[in-house]
Amino acid sequence: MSDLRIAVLGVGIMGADHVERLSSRIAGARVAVVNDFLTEKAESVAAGIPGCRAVGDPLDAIADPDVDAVVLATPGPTHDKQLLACLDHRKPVLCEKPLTTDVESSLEVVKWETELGVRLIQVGFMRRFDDEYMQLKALMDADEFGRPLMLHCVHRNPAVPPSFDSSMVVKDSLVHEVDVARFLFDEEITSIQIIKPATNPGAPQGIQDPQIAIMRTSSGKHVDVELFVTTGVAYEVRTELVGEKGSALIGLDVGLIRKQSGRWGGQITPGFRERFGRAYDTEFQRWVNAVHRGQTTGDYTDGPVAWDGYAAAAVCAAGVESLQSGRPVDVSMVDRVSIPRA
Ligand code: ISE
Repeated sequence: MSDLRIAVLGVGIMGADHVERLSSRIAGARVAVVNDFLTEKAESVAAGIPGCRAVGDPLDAIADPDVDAVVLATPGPTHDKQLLACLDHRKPVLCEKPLTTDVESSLEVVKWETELGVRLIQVGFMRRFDDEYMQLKALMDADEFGRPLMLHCVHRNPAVPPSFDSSMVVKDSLVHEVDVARFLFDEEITSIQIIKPATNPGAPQGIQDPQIAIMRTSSGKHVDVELFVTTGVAYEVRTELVGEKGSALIGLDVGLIRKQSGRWGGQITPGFRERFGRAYDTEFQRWVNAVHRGQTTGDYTDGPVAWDGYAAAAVCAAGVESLQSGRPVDVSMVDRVSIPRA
């Protein structure tokens, strides 16, 4: 089977990381085209990869007959147009979150794909491919903890870019916990409230940080999340599941512990690329395999699909509303529309 020719659109930090993993650790695919709004950046990335070209317009890259599949690592506001182009050209696409930046356009993408009847869009919620999350999910599916009741989550970043505002804490950071809760509980989130504790004096002015999110699922399960994105310490993501027959905690992030010269300790994880590096690799390898299989199955995904991107957008939109009002907000979603798994 010949290698998939991939176009990576957006070669900023995340996109460049994906180019590197596709070129060095992922079997069955190669980067054939790159694009970025910074033309020189795309050209310099292309120059480092044998057989790779820089293409100036992302829509031309998608339409290119010598491109088999697309990775979208472009800014969120450009996703809807690019996803619709992928659907038009029947190109499988792995889209970094968010699917799109608002609920309406996310739904439009979901509906369009459903009308086509081919599952082409996978959303980059990489935590579903992390060993610990996968292990927790497998134990839950094996009924090890009895009925799941609550999820307590901690999401701490050492710092965020200067462009970050309070709503991005919801749309950019909380969105992962939304997906984790939907993935682990296998049900939709129906309401959300954001509580605003006293802010961190070290946070950039005007940003509400930390935030506490309280969510409820369709069967009444509880999810709480501490979001604190300017800790100045390290990258910390922890999840504790409490069920009727026990609990489980993941994300302690305890690697090697060294004892020497009167000291005790280990290393801290600086950011999400380090914490979830292996998960990204697994996500990409499984996606590439699914795209190869898709020629016969008609399903080019193996992981979260467009509907998951829409559901996350709907919960985050309600979260941003609650951030403003301080009150619990019901999540407004249409009944599920999607293509059955192949
Ligand atoms: C960032 O965009 C991510 O996706 C990280 O996983 C998340 O932890 C961080 O808060 C976001 O800003």
